[in-house]
Amino acid sequence: MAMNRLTEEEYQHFQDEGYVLVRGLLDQDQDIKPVLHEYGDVLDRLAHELYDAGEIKSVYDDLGFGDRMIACYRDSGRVLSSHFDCSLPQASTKEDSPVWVGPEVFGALRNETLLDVVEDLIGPEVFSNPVQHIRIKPPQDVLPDSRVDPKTGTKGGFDAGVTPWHQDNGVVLPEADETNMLTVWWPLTPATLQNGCLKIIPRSHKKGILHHCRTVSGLAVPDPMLDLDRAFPVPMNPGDVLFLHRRTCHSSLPNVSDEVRISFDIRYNPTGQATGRSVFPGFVARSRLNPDSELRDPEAWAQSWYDARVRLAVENITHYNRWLENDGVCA
Ligand SMILES: O=C(O)CCC(=O)C(=O)O
Ligand SMILES: [Fe+2]
Repeated sequence: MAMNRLTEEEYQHFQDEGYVLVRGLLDQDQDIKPVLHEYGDVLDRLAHELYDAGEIKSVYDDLGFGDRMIACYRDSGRVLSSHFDCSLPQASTKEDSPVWVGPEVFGALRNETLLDVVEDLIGPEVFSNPVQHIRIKPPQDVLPDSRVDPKTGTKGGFDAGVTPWHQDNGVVLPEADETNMLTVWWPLTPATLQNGCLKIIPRSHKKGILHHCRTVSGLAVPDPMLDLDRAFPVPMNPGDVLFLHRRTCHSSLPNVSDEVRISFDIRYNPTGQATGRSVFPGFVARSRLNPDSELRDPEAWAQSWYDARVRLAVENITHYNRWLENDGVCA
């Protein structure tokens, strides 16, 4: 097989172990800085809004991105992630629910270097799956106490705190169970043991779909179903990229540092296969058969999310996964 970026060994490692970590794939100046700059502008506008609303004591424009974000969390006592995320909420969406779908985020989804590896792993017809997030994970001590998970004592929530063990296949609807969905996780700032890097369980992708339970921190596979002896943390630097099979179990550590951890997790699947979240919009990111079908217009992409937001504000869909509220297995 002809490869764009991966070696045969890396490709085989992904198949056998359920992940491949490519160090130094992305370039700080070309691929990362412009995105961080865009989020800096989002934070600047948010800080002014919060200040005008009397929720924070200063606009903190003398602080760098991370410290400014932390000051906004601390003063406001709110979780601010939805203002940055490139996805909509899974309930109570309103016509003006915050979402950030700026041109640099679109550029990140269309990053050619990433797509070359994605093509190696899932083939040349690449659809950008709408299950996508930027996670700006603050130190857990600035998260509200309402985020404490009584079972673990840590502050959880997919959007800002500890992420419990899960498979991404478990988080989408069953229509995508046979979709070759690939998760691409990459940090924009160092992801360390202290600030809440990812943990993975190699080879867990070979065991089918595991049962997930609804917890206050999000969907979680119960510990007894996991090979926790094999689990290991994956500290990463900006530029490193982790590619995960849709059934590879992963979680993240609490952020016990004094800095924010910023990462993208984005997904791709072969065009035409179910995304598992069809109420959100995806797009053709690469097509060797029909290059004209690629979406290259950042404004059209943003508009597709705004249109979805209007639809969801009316329809209020709440069925985003298969797991039940009062599930006997989870009691
Ligand atoms: O970044 C995290 O803390 C969790 C990420 C995750 O679950 C994912 O990328 O699918
Ligand atoms: Fe995940």
